[in-house]
Amino acid sequence: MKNQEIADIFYQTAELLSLNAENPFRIRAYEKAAETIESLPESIETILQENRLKKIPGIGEATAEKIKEYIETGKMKYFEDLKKEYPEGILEIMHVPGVGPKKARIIFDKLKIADIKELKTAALEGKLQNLPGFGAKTEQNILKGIALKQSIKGRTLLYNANLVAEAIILQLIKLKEIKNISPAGSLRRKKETVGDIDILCTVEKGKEHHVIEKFNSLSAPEKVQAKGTTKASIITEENQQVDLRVVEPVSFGAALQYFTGSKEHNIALREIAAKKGYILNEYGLFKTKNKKTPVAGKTETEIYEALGLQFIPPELREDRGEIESAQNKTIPKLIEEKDIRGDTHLHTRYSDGANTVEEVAQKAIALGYEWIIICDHSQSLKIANGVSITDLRRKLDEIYNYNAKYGDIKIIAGQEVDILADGSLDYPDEILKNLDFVNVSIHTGFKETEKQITDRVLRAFDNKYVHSLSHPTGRLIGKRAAYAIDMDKVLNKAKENGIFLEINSYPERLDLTDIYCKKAKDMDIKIVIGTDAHKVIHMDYMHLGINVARRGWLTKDDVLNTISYNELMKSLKKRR
Ligand code: DGT
Ligand code: CA
Ligand code: CA
Ligand code: ZN
Repeated sequence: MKNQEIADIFYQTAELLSLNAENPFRIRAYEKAAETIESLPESIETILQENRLKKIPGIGEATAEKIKEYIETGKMKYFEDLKKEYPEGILEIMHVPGVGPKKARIIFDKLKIADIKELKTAALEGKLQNLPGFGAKTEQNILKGIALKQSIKGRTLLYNANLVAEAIILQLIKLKEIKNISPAGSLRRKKETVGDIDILCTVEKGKEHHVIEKFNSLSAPEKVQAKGTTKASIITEENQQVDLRVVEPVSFGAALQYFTGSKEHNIALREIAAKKGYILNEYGLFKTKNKKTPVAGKTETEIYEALGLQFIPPELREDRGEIESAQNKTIPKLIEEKDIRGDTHLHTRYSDGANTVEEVAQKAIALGYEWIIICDHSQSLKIANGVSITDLRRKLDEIYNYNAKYGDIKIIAGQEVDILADGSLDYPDEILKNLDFVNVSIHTGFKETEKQITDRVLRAFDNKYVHSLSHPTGRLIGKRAAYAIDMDKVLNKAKENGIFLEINSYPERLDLTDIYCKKAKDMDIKIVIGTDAHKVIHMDYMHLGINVARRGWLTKDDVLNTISYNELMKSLKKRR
């Protein structure tokens, strides 16, 4: 299937056109085509063969021609020509927070800078501040942007790492020599970003080389790193390092435990083993006096049990109290995907979403949900097509009519309401009170002081129509740092006023973060998980929010998405 390849080319085409300051409608046309192709449920080759390309909304004459050309020749001349106008690093420069297409173009035209390294040097030498439209502050911002980008350099969003790992595992399980295979490391612990991907598999003794060879063949050419008899590292086309370990079936549990980590958890566990007269390593758990026959090693559970511990789910293995809890048999039963009955944060075409209310409802039914909360942006957020009061009335009518007509799912009328500069809300109370769910969030004034931002949020919490705070830190991993906010004050006020805090499931948001989820739980503050879907395919991000919840020790009872429609509506009426 060439869908993603073509979508990526169109996204890049749009970006290159923005460097050329092309007509925004033209740029948008390529983005739209890319979005459409990315979410097609069938292969674009089939669509072309059956002559249905132009019937797809979002694909026009020009894009259809280019898709055809690419499928037939493997190239798109228009894109290739555009690319030739700039050095390869130009898009990377443009993506530095604080740069963007206009500035990237000036930087290239005036200074012939071709990559981030040169950009950093130029900024440090003070060469950027004299460019037209730049200043000392712009230069500082660009330096900050580069630092932010480099702070996750070498780390990949969990969502992307998962895609790479799944593809590799799918290739490897075809080998009959492999008995068991599992992700390990931070990927298995579901950390929000992953350094390298770790995969562990078991193979009968003597057959390891087949597996290692196959694994190495999945590397980008020339990028096989380390090669041994039982381990190898490759770098994939996506520039992602992947480590594979091959062990014998008898030590699968021990190896899985060891290579899942974290390092801190393992160190603490080994201390416990030592105190009990054992040695724990990747081959098994051994008595200090008999290092030949393991006491445990085939499964992780038997290792934890032999150490007098409950099984500890990988997401908790960070040495943050899980070992004491396992000793006391108080490891919580963590929330699971099957517990989820609805999604609390969905956008539609009323604001900047790609789908209609009805399409969102259909997807929710396919996911087996009982209810959903539609939260579009509020009126002042023009950039996201915020909903005017007139349109909001129309939206409420549509939702009311849907619910009256169909019983297949309950749609709850909500909005994602901006917290304005002074902490007031972006709709008057007379409007808010007609909404079943009011989700507040900050989209402006990111550079304010901690006191300013915190005060805005606290003031918003005093409005009795407010239910929940969305993406509480505003960060975009690797792109934008969190705004300054005193999360402890926010938690206290949330507790006092009965406000819920959101885990936003969007791959680069994933906040509230795990540590604060645990704090919230300990304070008995309820959490909601919202995918913040802007297209129906984003509704599949729910599992990413669940990962964060699990890393934050949350159970079904800590999360509002697990309750029935009736219970939820009761709970939403409590504050009013
Ligand atoms: P990452 O890749 O930076 O996201 O983090 P991890 O946790 O995946 O770390 P990685 O890939 O270096 O190692 C995978 C696991 O192997 C790690 O979580 C625990 C185990 N491990 C690696 N090195 C050591 C070590 O020196 N001591 C111990 N106890 N365990 C280690
Ligand atoms: Ca790793
Ligand atoms: Ca590794
Ligand atoms: Zn949103």
